[in-house]
Amino acid sequence: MTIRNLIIVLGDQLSLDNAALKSGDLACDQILMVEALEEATYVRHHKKKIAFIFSAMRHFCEALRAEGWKVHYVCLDDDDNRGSFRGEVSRAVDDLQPERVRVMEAGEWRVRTDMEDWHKALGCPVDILEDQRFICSHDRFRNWAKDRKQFRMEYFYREMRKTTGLLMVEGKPAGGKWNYDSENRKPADADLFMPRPNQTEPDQITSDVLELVASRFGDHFGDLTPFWFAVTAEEADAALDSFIQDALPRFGDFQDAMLEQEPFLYHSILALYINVGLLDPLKVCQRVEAAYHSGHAPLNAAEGFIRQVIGWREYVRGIYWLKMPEYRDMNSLKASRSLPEFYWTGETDMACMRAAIGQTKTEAYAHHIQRLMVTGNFALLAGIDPKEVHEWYLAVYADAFEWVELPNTLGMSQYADGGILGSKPYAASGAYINRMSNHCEACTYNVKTKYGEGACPFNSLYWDFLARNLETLKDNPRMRQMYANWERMSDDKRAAYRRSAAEVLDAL
Ligand code: FAD
Ligand code: DLZ
Repeated sequence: MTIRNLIIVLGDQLSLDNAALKSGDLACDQILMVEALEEATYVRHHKKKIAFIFSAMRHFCEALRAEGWKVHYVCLDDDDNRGSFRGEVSRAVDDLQPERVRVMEAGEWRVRTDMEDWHKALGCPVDILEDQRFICSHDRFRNWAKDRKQFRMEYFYREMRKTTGLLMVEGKPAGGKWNYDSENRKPADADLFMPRPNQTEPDQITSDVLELVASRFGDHFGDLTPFWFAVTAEEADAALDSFIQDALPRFGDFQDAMLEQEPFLYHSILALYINVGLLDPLKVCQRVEAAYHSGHAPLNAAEGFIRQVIGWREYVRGIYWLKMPEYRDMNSLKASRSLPEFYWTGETDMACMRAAIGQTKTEAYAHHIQRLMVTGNFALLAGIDPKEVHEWYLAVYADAFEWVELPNTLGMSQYADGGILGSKPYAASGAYINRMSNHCEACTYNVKTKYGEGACPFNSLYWDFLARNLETLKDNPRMRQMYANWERMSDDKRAAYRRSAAEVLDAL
């Protein structure tokens, strides 16, 4: 029988709401899913991330077959696997001779642009459908951006609130304010009853994948086991339930906190599931909103969470598609130092960096403030080449896909886009880390020592960063206070900071 559409499902499109599947017909269409070496190695992804995606793909294939779909699933080790999307789609088209190929647009520019050319190599039409898992379409974001001199997430977010109706009461924001961020900056105390993310036992499919990843990607960064990620929509739903039940009520208060030995605090660990399609972002937010309405979670928690998802997540995607491909090459601060080796080993005397990198290695996870204010802040202050920083973040986190990772890294964290995404660099000295965490208590360095022997490296690097980038940053209104403080310092003190920073940088 002639196949009408060969529907391609990528590893981050694992949802029955996938536009290509929704428009398909199981009587005359067939599906292709491919474990592709190129996807696992274009950056050397964390072992856990590869295992998560392969296992979720294999489980999704089973779910599709259970629905009655005919799925051609190409395993990594299958004979003749050509190792790339293009190679495998072309092999399948030669073998199956479908009338057309149909695929939902890829999330990453690299794959999306390749897809646009597929029809030439395949000799059959390729329909690329818009990804409807986002609230804001490409057109809508372009329209929102078109007449603005400056983009700011907050205004975009308010539009998303109005569009979705989330936390809206008769057209006004619940509680009278759009944003409760000022209530979300409390340091946390060690708590015996700290929630733990829901853990899923590996089944046979996952165990097979773990063996495969151990043998094929054993030299990639990170620990493969223990592996506890959800790999099906049902398991991801259980993780969502457990987050709402146990952690959401305190998510807001402690959103910016960090604690030694507490990798997860009150965070959701849901980004990986949302990003591959196991959870729907809007439905997740509706569940969080319901927890607020039922009195289970306070407004600052529900609003804080919803802002991250319908605000930041949609906003960074919009910026990515608006500015690619130029975006990935931006380097407004001309940072050029190589990424220090300890980003791969965690072997450093800085307790905060050791904790953030250590848990990245074991869990393929660090929460937002660790990414932004510890590892990101250090790279920013030390002037690390933003491309190397970007490739590190893209490789090491289970939730990392370029459309969301790149704007967060290059824009929000490294200010390499010169202020397209955010209004100022997230640069901070050791005092910030000390205020928001207990890492400094366990640190070899002294956060109170400003420069010289035993001083916290973040202190001298912070002032050195300001001094180095004076010409580029001094007219930024949000940096005025910091530069006023720098100008007020004696020449001797400024020289001492810079000498100390030079020693830190030389030792990297
Ligand atoms: P929670 O803290 O529980 O937040 C709830 C949800 O909000 C997340 O699951 C996520 O879907 C969304 N969210 C929160 N902050 C952001 C944000 N800034 N941008 C987009 N979505 C957000 N997020 C990714 O999903 N993938 C990435 O590759 C990624 N790389 C990052 C790199 C850097 C340098 C920085 C500073 C941030 C990055 N983020 C990334 C954003 C954020 O750190 C993660 O979404 C979050 O830490 C994931 O953990 P969680 O699910 O526990 O989130
Ligand atoms: C990240 C990833 C990995 C590691 N492996 C695969 C794979 O083997 N097959 C697949 O379909 N997708 C994989 N992915 C996700 C893709 O990289 C992602 O779909 C593209 O980057 C497009 O967004």
